[in-house]
Amino acid sequence: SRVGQMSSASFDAMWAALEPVGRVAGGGYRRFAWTAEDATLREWFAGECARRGLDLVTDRVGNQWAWWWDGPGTVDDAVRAGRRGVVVGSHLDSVPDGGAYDGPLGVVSSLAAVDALREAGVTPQVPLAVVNFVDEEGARFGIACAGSRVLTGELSAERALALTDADGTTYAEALRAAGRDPAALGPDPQTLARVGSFVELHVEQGRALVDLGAAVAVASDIWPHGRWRFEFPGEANHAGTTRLEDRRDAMLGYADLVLGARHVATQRGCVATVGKVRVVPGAVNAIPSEVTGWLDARGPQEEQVVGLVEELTDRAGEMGATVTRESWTPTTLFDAGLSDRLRAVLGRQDEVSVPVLGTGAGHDAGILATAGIPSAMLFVRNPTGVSHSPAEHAEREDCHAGVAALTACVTDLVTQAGATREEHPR
Ligand code: HGY
Ligand code: MN
Ligand code: MN
Repeated sequence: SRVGQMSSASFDAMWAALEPVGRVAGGGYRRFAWTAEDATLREWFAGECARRGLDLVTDRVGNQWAWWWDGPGTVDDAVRAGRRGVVVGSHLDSVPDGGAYDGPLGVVSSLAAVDALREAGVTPQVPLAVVNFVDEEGARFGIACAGSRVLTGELSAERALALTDADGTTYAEALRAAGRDPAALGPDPQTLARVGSFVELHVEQGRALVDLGAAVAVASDIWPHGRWRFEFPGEANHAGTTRLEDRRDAMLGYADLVLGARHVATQRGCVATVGKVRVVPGAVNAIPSEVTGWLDARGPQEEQVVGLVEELTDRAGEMGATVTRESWTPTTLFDAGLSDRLRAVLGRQDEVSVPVLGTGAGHDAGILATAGIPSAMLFVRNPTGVSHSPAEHAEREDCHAGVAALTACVTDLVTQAGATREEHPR
């Protein structure tokens, strides 16, 4: 259709503009919160919103919300009149050497969906926003979905400001360097009050859609998952002159954790990895005085994950380790009414039954859902099934199919005006 062709062309143009930002040798991306790359991405987003006449509002956390509301009155007037907004979007930051699609696919598709609505002559009956959530991956400061967690109050400003990156730069210092006032950081209920429903389109981080032969799915839930910091003590000494019986080698405890995580996860039907380690002093010929490993553990049921972490914590404790939970996300169920509505819209559009998929990946949509905002997700087929890697991929025609699917869903939500919270009492 003309609308589809136009929004696909718009997608392609935006995608081309984003591709080089933060890309490193090997094809991966390094787009970390409150860095120069992040600033470039935020400016790009602001420019795209300005070109569309969207009213860009940055909340207390730094999340960017671009509103389309032709009135009457302001967005807040509409909210007071019981017409909370429909919000789409995602994040633009990445994990180190991450893929191009995790996050940006949702943001670009959302802007292209706005173009499609305009092209189709749709006038939203409720405010519509595209959001760019800051610091979703937690790659620099260690807590995933930090932007939406601070927004909803799940992560305190005080704790966030004290987080440090690998260079010891605090979140507060990074905000200041990015031109933001750390004192402004905090939960933002006024921003949240504008959101009647949130739909996040995201590249699938698995192979289900490939195996199902479908381009788009609706999400059902997010597995419970968390991050734990294991600090193993040791005694610095010479790697060559210290007798084995005199060594207190912190690396041994770490090695035990790494192998134990895989073993216990297998036993308990979970998934776990220790993807990040810090060694002090980190010299080849020095016995480590301290090794810190970060465990990421997830699973279908909370008790499985809790049991795994307890077992690993007990074992590490015997080796003198200190274990700290850095983040925890309980089982997240997306809004059934909203998800069913999306499935119905897509089913009508494509005359196929739309797959429903759970995921082990955390998302801002999960944080908003946990905060009581009706949220849902659309997944777009990833032929490699790989994510958090340069191998992450989505075929261009599937990206366009995602835009068409999001456009159909948003059209339904902003014209039937049934998407507000009043219809989804908690
Ligand atoms: O870690 C996650 O699940 C997400 O990619 N932040
Ligand atoms: Mn991710
Ligand atoms: Mn993501």
